[in-house]
Amino acid sequence: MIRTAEVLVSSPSRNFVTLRITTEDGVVGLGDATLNGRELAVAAYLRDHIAPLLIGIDAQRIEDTWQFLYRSAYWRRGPVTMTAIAAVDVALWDIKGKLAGMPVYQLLGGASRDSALVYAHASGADLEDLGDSIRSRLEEGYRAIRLQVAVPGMGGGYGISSARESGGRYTYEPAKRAGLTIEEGWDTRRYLAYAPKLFEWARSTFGDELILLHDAHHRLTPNEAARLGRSLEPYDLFWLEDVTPVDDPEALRLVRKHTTTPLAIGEVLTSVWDFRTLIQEQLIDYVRASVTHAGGITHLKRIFELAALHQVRSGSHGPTDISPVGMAAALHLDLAIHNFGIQEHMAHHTATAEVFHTSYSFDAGAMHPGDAPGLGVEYDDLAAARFPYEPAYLPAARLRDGTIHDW
Ligand code: GCO
Ligand code: MG
Repeated sequence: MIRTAEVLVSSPSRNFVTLRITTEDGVVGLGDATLNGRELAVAAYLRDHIAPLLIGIDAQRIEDTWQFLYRSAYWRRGPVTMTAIAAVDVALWDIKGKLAGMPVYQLLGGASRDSALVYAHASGADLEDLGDSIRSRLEEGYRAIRLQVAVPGMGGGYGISSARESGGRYTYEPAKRAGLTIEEGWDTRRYLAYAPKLFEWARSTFGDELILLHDAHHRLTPNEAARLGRSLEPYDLFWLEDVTPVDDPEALRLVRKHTTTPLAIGEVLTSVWDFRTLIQEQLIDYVRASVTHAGGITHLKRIFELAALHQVRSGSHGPTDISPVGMAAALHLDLAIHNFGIQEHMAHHTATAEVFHTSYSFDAGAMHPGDAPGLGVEYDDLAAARFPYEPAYLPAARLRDGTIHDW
């Protein structure tokens, strides 16, 4: 039986919301409830509306609890609700694993592979800077890398972190610690002209073996997206991500007609119903959702199983705003499912590791969740107390004439 459900908000280099469920017998489960830039909305949803419902229920009833929280809310889906439900679901899987004395991936059917291939980020203010960033990722052992670079004449672009600007670290963190949204510029024409040059340079400098990915971050119309996909075909991308805004899944029909560049979509989608058209019409190659935002292990597994029927593979979202708890949950699922594709890995800051003690490991470009019972993550309250919440927002993009655009 569940005795307590506590909502923990901390900010060890960035904000995280964590749900901690404790049973009458003192078994503790953790769930990630971090929704970048809207953290406190999920914290309130959990604290004010979900925690009171959990007290006294059987912690072993994972599926029933998921269905109860989803159906009894009446108001369905959406990132706040699905992140809150996910946190409960993941905490209950953690508890079940600890009760069974097994890592969560064993409860999900056991390992389907030795480890999960991950991709890192490399970015730069120009190609020289990007080259240094790629080399440092290769030295760390990554075999798959997402490339983003500032577009000349545009004053930046999506996903750029320059070592020169950030004091030697290439870590891209989109949420800016500020009370207000920061605005960036965007110019689609310049971007479309530059993207093929970036990948031509990358292939001629780093060869054919390296697995390359790219994120267009929702900024293109279907026709622009089709043109980008086609122009990148010679460079053999593992995937091209979020080419169009996700509000309109049918837009991908046009993109698909014109390019064979593999498409990955869905880090802002939260349910199997959001993915249904994309998967059943085979409009995408990779499902980009996360355990944290798409209803937990129970629901993301459901999405991946639908995807498997249509030869679509997984590509779980794993930026720094997925906490180490969410990352661990993703890795357990990655190891267990059959249609695994790749896992994103943005290494967390050292301050984050002071609060979240993890059991997962990285070796030669792949990760393993570890064999500790449950998820294998512990939360350090004393360390967390040193890092109180600080408001942080994702940026917005504006076109040259001042029009607000998709970010
Ligand atoms: C990715 C992303 C992220 C998001 C961020 C928003 O592919 O990893 O697009 O960097 O922008 O997670 O919260
Ligand atoms: Mg993305």
